[in-house]
Amino acid sequence: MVAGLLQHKGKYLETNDIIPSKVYHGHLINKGDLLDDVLVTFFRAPHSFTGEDSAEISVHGSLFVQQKLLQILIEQGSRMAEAGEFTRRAFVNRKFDLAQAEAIADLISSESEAAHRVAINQLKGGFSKELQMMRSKLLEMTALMELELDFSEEDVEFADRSQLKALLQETLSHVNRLKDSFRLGNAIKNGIPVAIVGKTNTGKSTLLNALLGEDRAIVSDIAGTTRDTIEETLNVNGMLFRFIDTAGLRQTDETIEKIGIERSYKKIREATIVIGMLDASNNSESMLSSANEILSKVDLEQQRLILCINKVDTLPDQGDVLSGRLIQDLDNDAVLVICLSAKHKFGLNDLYNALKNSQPLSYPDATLVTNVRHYEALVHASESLSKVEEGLETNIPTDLVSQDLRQALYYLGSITGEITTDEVLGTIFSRFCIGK
Ligand SMILES: Nc1nc2c(ncn2[C@@H]2O[C@H](COP(=O)(O)OP(=O)(O)OP(=O)(O)O)[C@@H](O)[C@H]2O)c(=O)[nH]1
Ligand SMILES: [Mg+2]
Repeated sequence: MVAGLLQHKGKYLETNDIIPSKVYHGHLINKGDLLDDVLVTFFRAPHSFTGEDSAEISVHGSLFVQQKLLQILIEQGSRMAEAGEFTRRAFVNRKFDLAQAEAIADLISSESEAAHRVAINQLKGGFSKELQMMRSKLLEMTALMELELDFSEEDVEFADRSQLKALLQETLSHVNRLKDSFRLGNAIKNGIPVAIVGKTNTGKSTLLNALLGEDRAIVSDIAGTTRDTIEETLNVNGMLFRFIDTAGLRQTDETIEKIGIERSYKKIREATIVIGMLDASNNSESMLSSANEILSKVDLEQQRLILCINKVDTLPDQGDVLSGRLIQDLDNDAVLVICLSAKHKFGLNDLYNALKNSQPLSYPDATLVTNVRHYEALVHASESLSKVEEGLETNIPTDLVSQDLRQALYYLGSITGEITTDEVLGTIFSRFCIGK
């Protein structure tokens, strides 16, 4: 169809003469009229993105030309692609698996170097290879067990139980590692959540504004100014952080403020990094008790805590003394303490460095799970494998154990799309934009 519209070197192209993957320069003619000077590339199956015969036309940037071209093509029997249709076709034609197709969507929406790196790794198939490896190990185990089942009358044990257990443990810990990487993977994709918490009027909203370089949150000297949480992402040296300003913590009977404070606690639990704001103008006992209150809400095994002594401009040259005393009183190596003035924007570099050092990139080269669908499948696979492990320990009949093994295989296979339904595919690809 496209060949019939293109005049190359003064002649219409014949379909049979077309050389694939070559760029043709020519005139796009519609009913005798020249529409535009264009570049056209023809792709022959399977050497195209979708794996099918296809053509790409590059026109000049005019919206009119683009609309007109679409109209001409539709008149000739084409239709507009659905959202994600190109990628879906490529998946169906086995150009890549489902996890890789989803990585394309992630790549398109990546907002930081780290998110881009994770998407590229998934696109290259690192994650898929790991899953395939695990699946083939489990398939081997299932085969062994089912063989045993076939001969169950004769009371033979083919599968070496200790070998099975070792194989299982290896796979289970691999699945669990991938599952646990989701917290970090998700943080990289959507921004590492950093909750800014502390008593009212300590300067949390001022800090958010200083970090963003704009007046995003309302600042005032009235305690309890911020009622709801405010979230904004910011790219700091290639890492995406999601800063969350929260309602100040204090005792209150006011209903709305109470709800806000509940939310603050929730944000602390969900955060990867917690910035605890303290006010330098408070006395050191009150600062220590605020610090301890925040510390009691943070799980230092999973989260990092940076305590910021704010408003040090009100006590010039006292910063080092204040932070030294607090570090000594807290006596906790895992907590970082820095001094700053959010209002006058000094000490922010120390905060950036603390954030950089607190980001939990403990295994940057290993596969990170970033997709909630994959995470769910891994959680289920892990549950099924734990049941298998239990079954082997307690000598549950082989047929029941192998059923759980099949479940685990099913969940792992659903990630790469080896096992999938039209409904699942529909949901995944509808998230793509048109033309991808
Ligand atoms: N001197 C000085 N004042 C500051 C500093 N940071 C914040 N303030 C002032 O402290 C007051 C409270 O600031 P906010 O940013 O609204 O404090 P908050 O912690 O968000 O307060 P709530 O939302 O009520 O919990 C405002 O008057 C700010 O101007 C600072 O570094 N130095
Ligand atoms: Mg505030």
